Order: sequence, then C-alpha cells, then structure tokens
Amino acid sequence: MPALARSALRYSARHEAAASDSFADHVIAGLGDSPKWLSAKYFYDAAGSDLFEQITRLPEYYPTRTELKILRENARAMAAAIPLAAALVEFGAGSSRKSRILIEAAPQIAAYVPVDISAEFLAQEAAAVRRDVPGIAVLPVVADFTRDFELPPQVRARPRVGFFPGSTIGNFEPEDAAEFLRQAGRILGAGATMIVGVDRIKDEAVLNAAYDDAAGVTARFNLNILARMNRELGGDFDLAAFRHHAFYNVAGHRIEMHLESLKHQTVTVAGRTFEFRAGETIHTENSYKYSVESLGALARGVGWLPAGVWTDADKYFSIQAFTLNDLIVRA
Ligand code: AVI
Repeated sequence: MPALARSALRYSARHEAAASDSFADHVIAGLGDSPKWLSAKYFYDAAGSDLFEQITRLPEYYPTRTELKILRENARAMAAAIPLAAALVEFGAGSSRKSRILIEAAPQIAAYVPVDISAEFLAQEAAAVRRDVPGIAVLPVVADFTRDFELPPQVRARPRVGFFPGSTIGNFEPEDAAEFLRQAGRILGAGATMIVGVDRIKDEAVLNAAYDDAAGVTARFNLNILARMNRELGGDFDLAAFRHHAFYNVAGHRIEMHLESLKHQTVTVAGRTFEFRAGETIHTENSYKYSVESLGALARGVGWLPAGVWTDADKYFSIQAFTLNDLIVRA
C-alpha cells in the first residue's frame, strides 16, 4: 500500500473544511458542491492501493522508477548532506524502500523514524528495517503526518533530517504544501534538513500519457472511487456511465483527474440523491508539478533554504534538499 493510501492526505484545506473526517460526510459535501469534487485520499482502499502499485510499474508512469534511479545514483552525494548521528524522519513511511537507499549510503544515520497513520503497516516495516539494518534505532510514530505530531524523545538531541519522497507533495494544493513544509520545520526543529522528491514540469504529452495510460490502469484507479462509494456507502453508480478524464492544466502546472458523466443521470449514495448533467465532472485529484525554482520558492517562503538538487538526465523528477533557516522559524 503506498504512503498516500494510509495517510489522511487532504485534497485541499478548503475542501477538508467543508466535510468532516467520515467518508459519507465527505461524499455529501463534495457531490453537493458545484463543481463536484472528491478527496484523492479516498482512492486508496485495498483495491485502489493495488491499482496504484500497478500504476507505478506502467511504462508511461515514469515518477516512481525515475525517483528510485536518482536516489540510487546520487545516494552518496545526498549522504553528504546528512549530519553525523542524525535521525531520518520519513513523512508517510511508504514501504521504506526509498529510505533504505539513503540509510545504506549514510551509515551516520543513527535512528530511523517512520511516521504513518497505519500502526499495523508501520510495525511490519519497522521490524523489517530492524532485521536488515542492525545498529540503527527504529522508532516508528503512529500519526497523521499532515497534522502536528511529536518526535520520540530519543531523537530530540540528534540532528534531524526529514524525508518526503514520491511527489506526494504534488497532491497538496500549493498553500497546503507550504503549510506542510512549515509544520515539518516546526516538528523537526532548529538545524533540520528536509529532502523532498517532486515531479517536474515537462512536456505535456509525457504528462498526459503518465495519467492516461494505454492499458487503462489509471482509468480503473480513478473509477474505483465510484466502486468504493457503491461498496461502502450503498451507492448505485453505474461505472460504465462515467469516463476517466486526465489532462495537464498548463497554467496551473498540474495534472487534473476527473470522472465525467457520459449522460444525464441521477445517482443515490450515502442516503442522498445527486444529479449529473451529461459532460459534468467530479474533480478527483490534482497532481502539481514543480520546477526546481518553484519548489525552492515555496520552501523558502516557509523558512527552508535550498541545499542541494539531484535530477535525472531527462529532467523529469527532482530530489531537493533544504536546510531550515532558524531565524525565520523563531520569528
Ligand atoms: C501518489 N501520487 C504522487 C500520484 C501522482 O502521480 O500524483 C497519484 C496518482 N494519480 C494518478 N496516477 C498516480
């Protein structure tokens, strides 16, 4: 299951404020709005998480394999940005696959702190890292990493390095991404470093293909949210009456994913009835793309100063390091 699956990732603070934490309330708020929307976090039930794993292996979906390649090829240089006896704090621990590349290249990392909302998944990952990397203190924290949480007391005296791979930051609205980075600075504290993986702005055709693959896996991933509403909220969505629509919004620097109603129809879900015009869409996801400069500017605005950039030959993806400007944080 991907990191995003288990974290209570918000589609946007505005949308979050419109709905409570329950799926039913969220659906009622999102489908009752105009234009209609649903939070991307609801993609990731068991079926959706499995489909996302399939997406990461698609020929068109370059982000996962490109980030792994950048990590493998530059792990030593990244290790140089990690202080002696540091604690590596991973926001949304994923499968720890990416952290392990850093941990292997940087034996000075003394503690690994994966932060995730799923206690069961965290315990499994923590046990695996303890088994494979003797000598490292593994200190999992069960928390929603998009909200405030406390680091374990054992790492407070250590230099702290945050790690947020996977371009998950791109699924936040930019103001929420800035708020996340500001909060990460507060949690990690004075002297911290932050390493962020992010998808870059690139040729529209490459982006469009990555989110509308020939095998139709991303379409199934998007449509699964309708199936999930049918399963969990007594919905009667006819999946054949909607189509996956993904496109790069050039001015907004983001991929938008929508589900488009193919006809005029009425759907019942969560005990309510919603009308769809032919061609009307439910906006299900934004995936923002950043240049090195635009992520740098966003981070700088909340106190993080650029400290390193690693990328691939095609300039498709970047991993960027930042250090905390303690003066701004204390102000
Ligand atoms: C998890 N996240 C970074 C993915 C992305 O690329 O925005 C989710 C995704 N949506 C469609 N394909 C992949």
